[in-house]
Amino acid sequence: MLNQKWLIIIAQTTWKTIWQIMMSNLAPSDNGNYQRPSSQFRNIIAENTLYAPEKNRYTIYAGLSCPWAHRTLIVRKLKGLEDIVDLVIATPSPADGGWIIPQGSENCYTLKQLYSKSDFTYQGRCTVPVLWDKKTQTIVNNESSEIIVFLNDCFNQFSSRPELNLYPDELKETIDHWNDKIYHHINNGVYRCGFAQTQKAYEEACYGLFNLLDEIELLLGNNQYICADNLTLADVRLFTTLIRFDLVYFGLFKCNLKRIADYPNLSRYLKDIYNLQGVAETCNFELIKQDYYGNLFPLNPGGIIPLGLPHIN
Ligand SMILES: N[C@@H](CCC(=O)N[C@@H](CS)C(=O)NCC(=O)O)C(=O)O
Repeated sequence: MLNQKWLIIIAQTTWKTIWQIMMSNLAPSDNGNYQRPSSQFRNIIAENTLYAPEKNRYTIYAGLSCPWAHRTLIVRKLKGLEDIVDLVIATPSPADGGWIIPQGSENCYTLKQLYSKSDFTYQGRCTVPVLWDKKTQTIVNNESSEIIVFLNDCFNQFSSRPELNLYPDELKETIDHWNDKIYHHINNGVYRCGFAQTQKAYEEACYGLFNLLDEIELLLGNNQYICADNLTLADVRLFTTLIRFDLVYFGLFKCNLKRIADYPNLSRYLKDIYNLQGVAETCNFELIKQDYYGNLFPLNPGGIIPLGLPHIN
């Protein structure tokens, strides 16, 4: 009996220590609060600059499970830029914890090689999405919130839907206001729940997340989208988190005070966006589950992937 008790204590202490080491690699934190590193490549696309808008000059590297990369896939579709901005899909490699480029592209087979090609001194995280310039062989930008603005604004002369403006001047202030809140409490908020390393950090993130979901639920009782009848970048940014919510964040990231399915207005909103032309093609539910549950080892050491799928159609 004593032996069994000691076995449990040793196993728990060992596992907790290993878990903490793995978590600090996966998710840098301050007092248990997850701190997302900031993106390092922040150039812009603009006429008469090094990175001028041109047809087939740029490539987006994205992963289908990643909510940040998903933003760029949706805006590329909605704006009709599939023949203008190229796309390469990367896949996660659980063995080395990075992204691989299965087709090889620019002679690179890993995202790390692509980052090094652009800047061989780069030491930061190699994240998707990446906006790559084939002409100068450099990364233009690796921050999704900025890449989607370029996709919205800069390629209209080539776009099949130039009239669609997801970031109109008269709504910019409102969109930015919502973007800030949604980023902190929802987009990054789910990660702050899932990657929290203390109970306090988790609870703060979780209450913040559900308070804002409750607020948006009320707003959507009157509005079709965040900014009344206009689909904007704020909706794209909210959508990519909501579509993963019941599927992975509810269980794996412990965001489980409610499901999105329990919110009637948010559920309606999610379906409306999902059913916009081209959006459903950017969503791969099986892959999202596989990548999150399969690759975030410290959160799911057994690697079991749950069966449920969202009811969205
Ligand atoms: N700030 C970035 C975040 C992108 C990001 O965190 N991507 C994740 C996938 S969901 C990634 O590639 N992580 C790899 C790593 O951190 O090593 C953005 O919004 O573009």
